[in-house]
Amino acid sequence: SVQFYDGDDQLPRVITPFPGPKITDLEMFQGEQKESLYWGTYRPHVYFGVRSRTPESLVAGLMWLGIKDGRYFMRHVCQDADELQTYGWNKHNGRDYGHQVLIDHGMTLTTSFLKSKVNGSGYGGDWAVQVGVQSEKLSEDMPDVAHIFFYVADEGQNALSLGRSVSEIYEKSLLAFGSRADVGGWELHLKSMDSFEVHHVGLKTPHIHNLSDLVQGILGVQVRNFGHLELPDTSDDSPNILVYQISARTPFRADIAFVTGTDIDEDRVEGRVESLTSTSLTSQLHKKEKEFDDKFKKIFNPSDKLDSESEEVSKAAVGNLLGGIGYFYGQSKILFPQPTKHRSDGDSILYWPAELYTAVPSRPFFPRGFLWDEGFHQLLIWRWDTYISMDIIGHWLDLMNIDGWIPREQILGAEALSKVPDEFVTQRPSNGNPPTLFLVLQDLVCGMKRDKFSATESKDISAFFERSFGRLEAWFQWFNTTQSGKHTSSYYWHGRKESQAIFELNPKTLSSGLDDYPRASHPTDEERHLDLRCWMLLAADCMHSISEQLVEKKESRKAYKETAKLLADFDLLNKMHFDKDYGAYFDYGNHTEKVRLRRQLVEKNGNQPPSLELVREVLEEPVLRLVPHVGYVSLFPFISKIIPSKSWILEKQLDIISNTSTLWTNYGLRSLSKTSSMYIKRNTEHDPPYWRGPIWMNMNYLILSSLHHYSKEEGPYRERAETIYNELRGNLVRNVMKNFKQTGYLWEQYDQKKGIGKGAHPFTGWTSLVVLIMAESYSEC
Ligand code: 6A9
Repeated sequence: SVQFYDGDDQLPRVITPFPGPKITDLEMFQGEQKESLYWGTYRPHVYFGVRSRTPESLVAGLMWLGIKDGRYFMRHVCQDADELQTYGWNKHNGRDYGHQVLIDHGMTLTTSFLKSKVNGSGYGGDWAVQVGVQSEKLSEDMPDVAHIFFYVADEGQNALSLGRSVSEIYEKSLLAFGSRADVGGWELHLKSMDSFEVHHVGLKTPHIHNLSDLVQGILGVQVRNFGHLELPDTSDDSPNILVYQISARTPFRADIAFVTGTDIDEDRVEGRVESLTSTSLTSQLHKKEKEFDDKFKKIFNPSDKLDSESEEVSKAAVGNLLGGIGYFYGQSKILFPQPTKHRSDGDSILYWPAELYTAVPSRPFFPRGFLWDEGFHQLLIWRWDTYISMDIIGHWLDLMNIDGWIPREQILGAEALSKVPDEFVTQRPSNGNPPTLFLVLQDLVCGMKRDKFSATESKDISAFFERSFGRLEAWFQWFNTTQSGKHTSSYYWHGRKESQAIFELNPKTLSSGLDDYPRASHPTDEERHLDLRCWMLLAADCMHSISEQLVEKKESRKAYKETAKLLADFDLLNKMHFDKDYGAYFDYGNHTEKVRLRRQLVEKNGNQPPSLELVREVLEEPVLRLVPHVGYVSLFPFISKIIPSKSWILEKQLDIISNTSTLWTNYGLRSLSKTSSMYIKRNTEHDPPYWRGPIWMNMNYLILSSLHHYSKEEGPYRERAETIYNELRGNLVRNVMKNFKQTGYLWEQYDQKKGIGKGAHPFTGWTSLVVLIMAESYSEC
């Protein structure tokens, strides 16, 4: 039962949790699993940050002074404007080890993270980070001394204690200590073989998310008043944030160790600090690195065919995906226009306080959870660590409300909110997002059938399905009812009409995940969206497979089987979505091709003067018809493998894929055909083309997966599928590699003309699927 509101009246449905046991409460996620995942680099939005998987954690992090054009800049939160040449976890196992390299103009920093649970440590064990700093003298006036800042902060605003005196820091290496209910007494130590200076400041403030500004301000005052770049060695009363400035001549190395349970077993503390610093830390890091390399080879390079460069990029992709996993806690804002007694904020209402353990698409740009991105992330993660994957999926499904809805974008907590402009925060309960988690669940079922898992794993996966089944059914039903179309077995993404249609060339479909991918020009309830239909097939098929694994789900098993059969019916599909003349599959809806944006005077509300703006002109009455845009959406039946391998329609799909005037480029498949009327068109003045040309890895992965499938199926087009498969795979891999080499990053999308990386970077969300493409690892079914 949830009680966050006064009074005893009922919660509005939209913020009522799904009534059923939580998946994350399952036995397999408790005990050792929970404890082993307690501390981690779960703050992906900062260059280096540690926290625990609990709402009000003790958090730690790193800042440093970067130098550009002779000026200092504080580095802390990952941001594009810092112009780092590269950064990201090159290796990370998602549990107790990671290695990151950051190049900031003339400075190279490394952060190596290690956890250890030994006799005497408190809950969750101890951890350490080794920070290395090197600098290259880019100019004469570049100082030899570098400044890094390490902080600890208590989100619960409990007071922290400083090492009792400066000499204590130097003699006993003790920076700070405190005590918490979760881990008991704790101590933070700093050791270095190099000579260094330490200064500190203690702050009391609830605002942890703008810490870099605070520290930068303090340093500015110090420089103005005393002419030196040193923290003042002062502290507010009962500070909840302690910041330590470590200054040293480069190159230097600092080992920072965090040990817990210190109140219980004081005698062993020194030994534990010893083992988590200096040569002992270095050798443990080496050992963990070797384990990572071996595991990587086993899972993503089993036949040893990667050259050393591809292997390095592959590891950086997997490393930063795993190292970018975050833990968030807070309340989503949900659109709720009705007046309510419950806590609301204008047109919105708050979801229940919830935690989310999830990977993120991009640490600097989108350091938070996105529902359909997560399914793609988990395609990699389950292969690496099935339990981390189930834990993450469990957290997502636990966010479901009583209607079976899961908010698409998760902006939880002040730190996450600080990254998102207001107009993007509110989530709409009418909007879905592709149920890609079924891609992973399908892999898990098929993996079980093929004995891919150990007996314990299989038992746990079964328990996971057992516990999830009710939620998955509700999720399926949410789509099947709220997103259904006028005709049986037709579906469309609801919520398009709410957009400001008159200013858009084509009203966006954000819920599909494909944002501005063109659909019917005039949204109506007559629409049929092909991609959603195929997602429903995946969902029904997967529900059927899962129910086969569960003994007593006989009744629903039959129903899902029938739904899947209907959605996979080739004739029915063709009747509803196939255009014989094009040989292509399309959406259906109220549509005209004759639209354009023209500059017009637009009257404004209030006393603002009218302004010139681009407004949509419709030059022809729309009619109900197939919507003739060839692109990713057209390939969904191919992706779903519905097309029989002997059908001429398969040949047509291969034509569309391999034709350079439609989708083929030397860098991967374009999102939209060159022949489409919307190809690389802006949607509004401020909205450049996004899914109207550029190459996206998630879709290319799914298409490649099908090509791989058809290259193994008997039929007249088998060899052609194989050729195209090999070429497409080569193009994708080559281009990602080339961009990585040139820019140091994986990118959100790649330009269709020159293959250049575009948008958010580093983007080790679904672009990391290139790892599976290199390994030729596709659906397990
Ligand atoms: C806007 C601006 C700092 C857009 O990868 C996440 C999503 C995908 O799910 C979706 O399919 N990306 C794709 O079309 C990025 C979405 C960013 C929305 C937030 C706020 C903040 O800028």
